[in-house]
Amino acid sequence: MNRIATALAFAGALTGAVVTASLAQAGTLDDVKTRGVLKCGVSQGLAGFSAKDDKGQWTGFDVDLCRAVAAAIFDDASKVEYVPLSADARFPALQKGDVDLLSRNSTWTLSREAGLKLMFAGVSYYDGQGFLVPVSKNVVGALELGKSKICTQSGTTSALNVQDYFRQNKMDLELIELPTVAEVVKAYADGKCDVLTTDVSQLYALRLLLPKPADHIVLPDVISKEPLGPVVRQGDDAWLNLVKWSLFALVNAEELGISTATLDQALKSEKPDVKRFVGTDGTYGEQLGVTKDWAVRIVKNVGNYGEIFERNVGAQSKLGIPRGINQLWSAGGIQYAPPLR
Ligand SMILES: N[C@@H](CCC(=O)N[C@@H](CS)C(=O)NCC(=O)O)C(=O)O
Repeated sequence: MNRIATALAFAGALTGAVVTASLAQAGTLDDVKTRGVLKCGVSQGLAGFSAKDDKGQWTGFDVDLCRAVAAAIFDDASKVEYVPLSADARFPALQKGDVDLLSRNSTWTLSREAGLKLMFAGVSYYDGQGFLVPVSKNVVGALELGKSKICTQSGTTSALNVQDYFRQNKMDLELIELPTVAEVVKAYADGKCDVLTTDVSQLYALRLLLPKPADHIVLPDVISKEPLGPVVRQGDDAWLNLVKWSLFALVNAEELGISTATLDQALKSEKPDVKRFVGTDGTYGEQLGVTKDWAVRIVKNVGNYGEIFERNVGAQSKLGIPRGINQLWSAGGIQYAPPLR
């Protein structure tokens, strides 16, 4: 009898522990609303993605993701506290609860979800890993990089992929992993390494930091898939949904032709899918724990996916990245969001 009582008490305690653990993780949206500000983890300074402008304001593609979520909650994209994080620091910071959301060129991988107990909310930017080399080296392809000294940031998929690539192609590699992006760029600029490797989008951004950007080229080879996107902790599905659907709202807005310029027209539209988007039909915002006009708030404050892309990194921006596979699926790319209904 005693044994049964002990077993029951033990089981009760265990259930209690499990309930407490999941409760401790839930409620991020309520926490953010109560705090009045979204804590968003970004990179430490990567032009076009997340960097401070001359006025000390954070701007960029990843920053706009944070702003979109803040807009959905507060109708005010400025309600974000930015937490700059190195590659090594980003996931522990999210796990500990130092940030509510990580929007920092992070690649969606199995181990980051199943191992680190995180969840990717979607793919905001389809990228791949490439190489930056000085024009003076006369290299035209990655297979000529054998015996090179290659710099990259520690704690990244870049460090892992480049080792795979060199091993697979039976090339010798001297890999120099440095903890911050500033150190990586400095080592490359000082000639301590012959090659800089990371996601191609970042190579365009980092090249701008070099004394003579035009003296360096991004090789045409892309050696990996790097689907980049916003990340949250596991165990809070409501929060994951809000982040995920904020990203989908950006993409769906572009597909529906809803932009900062056409938003007023969209609010008067009789088209069923536009009415659902702007909240003149349905209770979609309420289902997400925000207001009916949540998606309008996003577009009004931040623009649609295409506007964000072009403004920060697109062909006419300083980075000059062609839209490529990040074009909408309906325009020949692979950006595709499930329907808002
Ligand atoms: N997408 C890759 C690489 C991400 C990454 O951190 N890349 C470096 C490139 S040097 C970076 O963006 N650093 C910016 C920073 O640390 O602020 C990953 O998720 O591991």
